[in-house]
Amino acid sequence: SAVGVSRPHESAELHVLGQATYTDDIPELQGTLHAALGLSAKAHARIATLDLAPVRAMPGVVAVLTADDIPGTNDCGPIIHDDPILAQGEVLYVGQPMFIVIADTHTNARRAARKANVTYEELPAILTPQQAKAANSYVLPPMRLERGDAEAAFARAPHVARGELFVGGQEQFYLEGQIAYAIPKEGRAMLVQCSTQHPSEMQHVVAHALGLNSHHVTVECRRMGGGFGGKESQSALWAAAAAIAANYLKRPVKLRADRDDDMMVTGKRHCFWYEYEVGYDDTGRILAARVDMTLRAGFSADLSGPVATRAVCHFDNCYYLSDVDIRAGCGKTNTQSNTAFRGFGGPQGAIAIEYVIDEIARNLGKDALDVRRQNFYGIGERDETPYGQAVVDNVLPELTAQLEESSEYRARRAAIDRFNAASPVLKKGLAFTPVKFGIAFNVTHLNQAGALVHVYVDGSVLVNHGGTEMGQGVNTKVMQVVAHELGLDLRHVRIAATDTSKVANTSATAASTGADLNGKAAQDAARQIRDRLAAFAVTLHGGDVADVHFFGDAVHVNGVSVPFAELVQKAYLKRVQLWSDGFYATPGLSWDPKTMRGHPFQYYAYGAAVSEVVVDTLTGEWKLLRADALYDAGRSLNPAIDIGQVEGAFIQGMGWLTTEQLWWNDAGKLMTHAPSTYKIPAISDCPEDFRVRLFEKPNVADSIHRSKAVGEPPLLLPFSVFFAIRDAISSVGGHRVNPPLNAPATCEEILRAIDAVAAQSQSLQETNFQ
Ligand code: MTE
Ligand code: LUZ
Ligand code: MOS
Repeated sequence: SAVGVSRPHESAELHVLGQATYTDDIPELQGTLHAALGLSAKAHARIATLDLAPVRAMPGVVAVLTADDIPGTNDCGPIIHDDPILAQGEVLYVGQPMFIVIADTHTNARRAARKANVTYEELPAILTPQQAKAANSYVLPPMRLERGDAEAAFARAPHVARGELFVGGQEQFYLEGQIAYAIPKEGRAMLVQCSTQHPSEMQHVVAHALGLNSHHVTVECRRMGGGFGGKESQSALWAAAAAIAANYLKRPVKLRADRDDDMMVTGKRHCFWYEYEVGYDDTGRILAARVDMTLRAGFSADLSGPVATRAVCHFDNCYYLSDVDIRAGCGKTNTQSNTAFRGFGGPQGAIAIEYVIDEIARNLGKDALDVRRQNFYGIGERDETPYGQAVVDNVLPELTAQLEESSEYRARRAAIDRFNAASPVLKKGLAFTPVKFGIAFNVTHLNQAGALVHVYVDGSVLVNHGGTEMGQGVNTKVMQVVAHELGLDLRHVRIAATDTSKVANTSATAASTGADLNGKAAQDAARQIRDRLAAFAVTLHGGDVADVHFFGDAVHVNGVSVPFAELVQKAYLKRVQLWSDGFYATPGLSWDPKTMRGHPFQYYAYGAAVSEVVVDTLTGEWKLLRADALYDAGRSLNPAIDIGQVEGAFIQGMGWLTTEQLWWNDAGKLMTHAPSTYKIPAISDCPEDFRVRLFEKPNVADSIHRSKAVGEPPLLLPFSVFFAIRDAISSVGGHRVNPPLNAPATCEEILRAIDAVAAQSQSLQETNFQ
């Protein structure tokens, strides 16, 4: 069978040989010009004068365009249309594009872009979520999900933990930066080749910007060098700007962002500021919870609404919360417009409850794993999420038991206590954290996909589907699905570049649903072809259609085996249709944004991880010594790819919570806009002992071959790294004090927390002596 087995990524060989084509590798057409963007230097200001003459005077410059030169709508925002392509009159963040320079070379365009004479009338800027909340400044009305009676439940609760937490944002840091290559076609039509997770949205935005219909615009993407959510909506600015320039000059125009511009211009993962209050009993069971999350949305809405919604719907993580009051506000700030990033608000929602559970365990002197288990879904009738979806597929009791044993959690806990007792400077820490993640777009209508499968007369198969390849392996998985339906070896199936002229009205490849949706759509198409071929085979050889089988590159009918290619050839001569479209819409979904209730997810994916760290309490430096992760991939379509996804997500999530720090100065300028100052994990940060396994159990939902999505949920597994660091810090105070640790837990933040713990335990001791 082609499914359920480890197969190399379909482009692995091309990747390794350096032959995989990314947008910048496409041979340039004669006459191609290069664009760059002129960026705002102020966080919030009226543009008093914009003198572009010095830009036009620079070598190689062909044209300079402003908002006035946009023939259609000056907007590239998804959902809410509050995202100008080019600022007009007012700038809302440092880095906002104001004009496009087109020159003969990339370097000339970039040099010229810096030469504008701009005078600004500065306006007050809001930079942080705290400031946004204080100023009641939001991009969308704040949302609230209530269940039960939190007020009454707090009154009954014997203990209450309350506090604040800040969790920073994260740059997507795709290795291939944002890029678009726009090529004018006859009759004002436009072809845009770009690096995007969402070709249909790019088509839509480009059509609007140029004042064209969608049928005039074709968008193609062979692959991305990573997207991680950063190319779900925010590839639009680059596609639109390149297309505007190409349309204006009637020449091909390429716009490639260098790393600094990419980081200055585009949005990132939202940082969150939480104010929380949780009531619990002596056993550690949560009785009441209140949280107010304020996101740094940035200057526009972008996808902040659905991100905040996912945060609200993941505050429960794996735990039944009977009486809750969950609020989220998308703070409007004069910074980049934050957007999708792997997990899409889910990690930010879930880490808050994990932070509190960690404190509850410490307050009660219990092991945090025991407190977590106390609160799992599925104990008695406790199986309904605060938003009303029943948790019917909870595998956590079994999964966590398996990991507890394989990781030797209890024995290592005891060993670490012994180590710490004898080690005054180096302190070890350990944490076990579980994950539950809802699979489906929480915007219901996005859960649809299409595919087009062609069987050519020689028996080879070409598949178009609406998903985009960003390294995650969706093309490999869809290939496997189609090969399986037609009984073919993988070498007979090829996946074409994603192209809006082949499959229309697609959703972003996002929400981890790429293989779920496009796999089902491609299966639907392949099954129609298979059914036609089976019926045709019966006309040749007799027997029953239901008994025709496709395997081993052959069709088996009524005791005869016909090579697939031979049957196809015969079918063609008898005028049997050898290609088909396919469609899939995830069944059973609903969501009411007003009441924040419904059934937003098709199923849940689960996982758990155990991390062990050692922290140098004099410097704040630390190392991940060992990580064990167990991920619920259902019946995995391709275990090798899924394990790669878990490993990658784990390290990426670890970077978010530890070393990756976004820092804006007081004037609102992002100062960490290159790898010199923004530290993503390196290979040396990966644990030497890294044990990633899949928990192989078929999905109870009717997903593609009963597999489960894998793209985003494992990003929550390195919560265990963060809480292991917190555990090591708390050992400084004999585990009596909760370290006030914000994320990212940089060395400085760790030292700050150690100082706070040392000071507090000192005063505890003094109180005890009195
Ligand atoms: N893996 C790689 N190598 N590169 C990426 O950009 N993006 C992640 C995840 N894994 C990403 C990745 C994100 S944010 C999502 S939503 C999913 O892949 C999207 O692909 P899928 O739905 O096909 O899993
Ligand atoms: N919802 C979601 C979305 O859960 N994940 C996404 O990536 C997304 N993108 C756009 C709109 N809703
Ligand atoms: Mo992923 S954040 O849904 O692109």
